Order: sequence, then structure tokens, then C-alpha cells
Amino acid sequence: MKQHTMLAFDLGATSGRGIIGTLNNNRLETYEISRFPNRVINIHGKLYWNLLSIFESMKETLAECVRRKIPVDSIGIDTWGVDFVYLGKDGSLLSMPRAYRDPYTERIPEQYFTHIPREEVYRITGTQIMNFNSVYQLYAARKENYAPHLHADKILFIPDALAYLLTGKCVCEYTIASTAQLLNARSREIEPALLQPAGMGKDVFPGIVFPGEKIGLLSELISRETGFPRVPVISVAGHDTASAIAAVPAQDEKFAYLSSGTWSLMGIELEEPIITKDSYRMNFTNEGGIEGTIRFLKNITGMWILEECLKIWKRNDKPYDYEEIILMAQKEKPFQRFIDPDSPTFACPKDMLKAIAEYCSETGQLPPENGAETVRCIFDSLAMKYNYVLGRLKKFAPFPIEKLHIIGGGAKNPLLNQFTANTTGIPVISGPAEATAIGNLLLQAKALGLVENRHDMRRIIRNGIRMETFMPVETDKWQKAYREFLNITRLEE
Ligand code: LRH
Repeated sequence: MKQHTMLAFDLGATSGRGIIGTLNNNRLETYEISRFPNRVINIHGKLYWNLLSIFESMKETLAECVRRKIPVDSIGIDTWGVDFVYLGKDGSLLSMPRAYRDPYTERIPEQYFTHIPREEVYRITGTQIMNFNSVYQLYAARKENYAPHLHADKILFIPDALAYLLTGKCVCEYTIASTAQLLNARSREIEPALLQPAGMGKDVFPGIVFPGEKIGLLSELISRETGFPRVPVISVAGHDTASAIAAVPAQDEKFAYLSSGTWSLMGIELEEPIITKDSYRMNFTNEGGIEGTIRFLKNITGMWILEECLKIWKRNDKPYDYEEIILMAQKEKPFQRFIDPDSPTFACPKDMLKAIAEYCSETGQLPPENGAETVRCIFDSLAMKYNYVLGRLKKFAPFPIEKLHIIGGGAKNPLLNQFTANTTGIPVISGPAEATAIGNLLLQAKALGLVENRHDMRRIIRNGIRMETFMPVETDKWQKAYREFLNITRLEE
């Protein structure tokens, strides 16, 4: 079989990367060819992503491939969810995309529900209610008479917007669209009624395409500018989490996954959505996966809290690296204080360290006094929250959950992996850390006809990566601490 080389653009909330993947005789080899920062920019109190800078970095990546003579056969793009850009009638970008932590959606869902009741929105979409979902962003934009909204001809989600910049073609990829809370979970089409409160019709979205379809060829202009050949840009699973889950190296279906990065997404893979009173009450989401699967999951605030603390420490001349952080937490006394990572106070505070201290004081706990105590508190609390969500997930899973696969950057934290095994009482299997990019690459390979289905993809991953298993230990001690966590956070079981 001819060797195939693919380029994945994988964009998260803190950085973007270009990853080259080569598939040769069912073995995938990957390496990073570029890495660039992705930041939120505050303009007059509105938060934006710098899409043009991302685009520029993507073009530089293409030029770098040419310089290194890498014979790329196709390109795929995956990004974080929910955010989007507006295009004018002439196809020009009307503004940079607003970032999902922009406070413009605070208290907006409640106002939206005066048009369509909350239960009804969930019943149609099966999507968890989160302030920042595109549906509420659109409604908020309408309410503030945001000019790009008022003049929009088309709306493109971030991976679709970047594909548009590369090819000139407009599509609406299914997995990314499923994060918007605008899709009918059953028909998998945009539900026009949900757009009405935002003053828009269904035609602002291009037609849905599914992972594996071709979007178009790299534009002639970019090809000339970078020297890169006019290869196809493929619609992969445009949502990073969907790409990551496509890359879970599971052998059978009896697993839960935790896609661990800025967010921790914990869930199971299903054939059909689960939309019930209980799933509504517990705010589980049914997002779209590859090959018609449903990602039944919940968002848990993940490394965001730590990332924000690291930024503050760096500003204060304490630039800890990841290994140092893990060592610090390991040496610290366990269970001294707990937070609920999903408390709204941690969503976008001005000062994360202060937010943690305040949370502790308000819940009758001593605030952390140094970096080590802070990090230990974050890891203990995350492991506890994972157990909490897993407990709820088990109520829905149509199979016994026998193991937890942790994938994404957070899988490189052996301490937290062990804590998670201890608190959940099931084996935790870590890796691949590069799940989003690997999912992206293997979906390109599938589109090129090189692999058959997700089972093949997962076999290739199992054969090619080092996975580590963490068996639960000291479970009694962790169960006791879990009770304490529930008490403090007032989470009901
Ligand atoms: C993770 C993620 C998650 C979304 C959030 C906005 O990167 O895509 O799945 O909920 O970002």
C-alpha cells in the first residue's frame, strides 16, 4: 500500500498545532510541525479569538511543509466547540469570532427560554444547557444589536470558517454543529424554530456535511503563496472532542472516556441519543460523533483552573512546568480542601487564585497558602468530580462501564490518572495524549479509503501507542474523602 501523509490542524483554547501523520501498512506515525498560541483578545469588554493570526499560522505551516519537502496528501481541521464567525453577502468576514467565555451570554439562556421553554429546547436538541452554546450567543448578539449579527448572510463554526479560508467553500460540519444546541438530535438537521428568537432563518447555515466528506481543494491563491499543492481539505470530525473520541483505543464498547484538556469531557459512545427527564435533569449532552454515533457526555471544568493559576504564577515569576506541578501535588497532604470545579465562580474569574480562596472561605475551609496546596486541591477535586459524573453516567449506560479511557493532554498526568482510578474504583487507561490530532488524521485516512471504520482506526492506535493502566488502590480512603467532597460542594448524589 502506498504511504499516505496527512496534515491535521488541531486547535484548542490555548494553542494550535500542525501535526503530520503518515500511514504506512496500518502504522500511523505522527510528529508536530508547528505550534502557535491561541489567545482571547479583549476589545472594549468583548472577548474575541484572533482568527486571522490562526490563519496566518496555518499558512506558515503549509510553507514549512514545502520547505521540508513533506508530500502531504490531505488536510483536516478540528477545533474547540460552539464559537462561530459571521460572513457578509460578499463572503467577507464581518468580525473576529466572539470567544465562548465572553460574558455576553450571562443570564441569556433564561431570557431565551421565555421564547422556547428550557425543556423543549432540550427535548429537540438533546444538548446540555450551557450559557455559551451558540444558540445563546446568537440570541445575546441579537439583543446587543451586534452589527455583524445584524448583517450576516452566513454563519460558520470555527473549523468550517478555517476550511472556508483555505478553500473558499462553505460547509456546516455535523459534529461541530452538534455543539451549538441548534441541531435536531433525531433529524440531525438545523432546527429553524430554535433560530427564530435570534432573528435568523435556517439558511444562514450551509448544508450539513458529515466526517469523511471532501470540502474542497486548497485555493489556488494559497497554493501559489505557500507553494503547497492543491490537495483536498477534508471534513473530519471538526469538533476536537469528537476527533478525540474517535481515537479512544478501546477494544470493546464497555468503556467510558474522559477527554482531558482545558475541559474534561466525560461520557460514553452510543448508537442513539438518550433524551429523558433524567438526562435533562442531570444536563447530559448528546453530541454528534463519527459513523452516526452519539457522544453522550458531560462537560466538566478541566485543566482550565490550573491553566489560569499557572498564568498568574508565571506573571509573578514562578513559571512552574507540568512535571514540577505534579511533584508538588504528590508531596502535599491529600484531601485538605475541595472545590467544585464546575462552580460558576471558576468560569471566568479575574483572578483564579482569589476565586479558589473565596470558595474555600465560603465553604468553611482554609484557603490554600501556596502553589502546592492549590494544585493538590485542584487534582483532588477533579478526581472527585470525575467520580461524581461517572456515577451518573452509569445510570444511563446500556452496558457495564468496566474501564475509563483518559485521552488528550491531561492523560500525561499520572498522578491525576491514579487519583481517578482510586476514586472511581475502575481501571484507568491513559493515552493517546494526542487524541484530537490522531482522530483528525485517521478520519482523513478513512476519507481517503485507507481505513474502513472506527474499529480499524482504534486498532491502528492500539498497535501504535504506549498505553498505561492505573489500577485502583486505597479505595476505602478515597470513598471516605468522596463523602467529604459531596458535603462541602453540596452536590447531591
Ligand atoms: C473542548 C471543547 C468542548 C466544548 C468547549 C467549548 O475543547 O470543544 O467539547 O464544550 O470546548
